[in-house]
Amino acid sequence: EPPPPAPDATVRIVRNSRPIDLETPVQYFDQFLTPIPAFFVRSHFGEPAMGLAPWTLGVESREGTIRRVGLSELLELERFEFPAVLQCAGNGRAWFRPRIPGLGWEKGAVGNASWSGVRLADVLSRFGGGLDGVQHVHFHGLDHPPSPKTPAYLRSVPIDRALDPSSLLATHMNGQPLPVLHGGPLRVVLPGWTGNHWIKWVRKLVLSSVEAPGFYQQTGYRMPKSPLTPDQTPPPGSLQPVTWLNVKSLIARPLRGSRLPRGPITIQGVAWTGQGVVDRIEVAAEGDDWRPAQWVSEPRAGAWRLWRATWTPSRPGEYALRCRASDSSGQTQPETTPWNKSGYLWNGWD
Ligand SMILES: Nc1nc2c(c(=O)[nH]1)N[C@H]1C(S)=C(S)[C@@H](COP(=O)(O)O)O[C@H]1N2
Ligand SMILES: [Mo]
Repeated sequence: EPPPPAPDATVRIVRNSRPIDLETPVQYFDQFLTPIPAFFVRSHFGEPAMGLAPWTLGVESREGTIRRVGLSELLELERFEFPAVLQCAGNGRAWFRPRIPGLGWEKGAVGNASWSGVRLADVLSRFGGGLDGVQHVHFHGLDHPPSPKTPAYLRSVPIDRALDPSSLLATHMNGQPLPVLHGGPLRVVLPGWTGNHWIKWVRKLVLSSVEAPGFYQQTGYRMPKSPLTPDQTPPPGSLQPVTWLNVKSLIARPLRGSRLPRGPITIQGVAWTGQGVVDRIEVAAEGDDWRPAQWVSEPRAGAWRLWRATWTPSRPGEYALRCRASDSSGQTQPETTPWNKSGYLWNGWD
């Protein structure tokens, strides 16, 4: 028998150990696909016990009848595969001032993987029993809260988003069967939308006329339309669900604190956005001297792009490197992101 694989948690930053929340160190962001052993992990209650029974997906129609679909039946549908960025809404929470309680993600609650599976649209039309009056699709995962007082992690998306051709139920990640930590055997993939919608261990889809009830849909993952200061209270009902990612970029190299030989230095990293594609990337090493960097991968909606720049310091010394991206809708990363109560969607210059 081969030896068991070495535990891989050491390559990631442990933000929480029970349930396990792991952050990717930035040096892994020099590759188009983030390797699974380095990919960030987030879950509210930890991974569920699976048992040995074959996985089934329940699809509950508007009339309330449940169709049980086996994985093999699901996989008779046409398969699709494409790369997409998965980012936690709270990535970068640690940078907000005043500080925000919650997981102190810095840079690496994000990754770009190749996802493959079947279209949610195909699953709903084949097994959903009709879409008349359906406004939202609820996703139930197999993970349960640790106590009856804790709300379940139940989320929903509007039907338009569920029917979008990019919305998948994925069984594979980077060409491998989806690991349990990432929601295997079946998870939601919603390119362009924050990670909280990418439900792992999907056991049931409910076709409904209303949003999912409960804390995680009705209270959590919401933001005011325009920023409020920490002392302002949002008017009731004014908070919007967090959905689309915003434009963002990170420097993968050189690492903070690096000592480098004199001469040309390569700066490299990644950039992405929610809607459209990133189309401009700039770096600054000295003051406000922003200079264009070069793309080293193609634009593709939902995925990130690698970039690179060469810079020769004018003198020996200490420098702060910065990068900022812009996207096809004309958005540019701000120097800092306006404060919001839960610390969502940080996209200040890296
Ligand atoms: N069932 C279930 N799905 C879930 C969660 C969860 O707690 N339970 N967490 C969500 C959040 S907040 C994020 S950011 C992503 C993280 O996916 P990953 O662990 O594959 O990186 O999973 C999402 N899907
Ligand atoms: Mo998240």
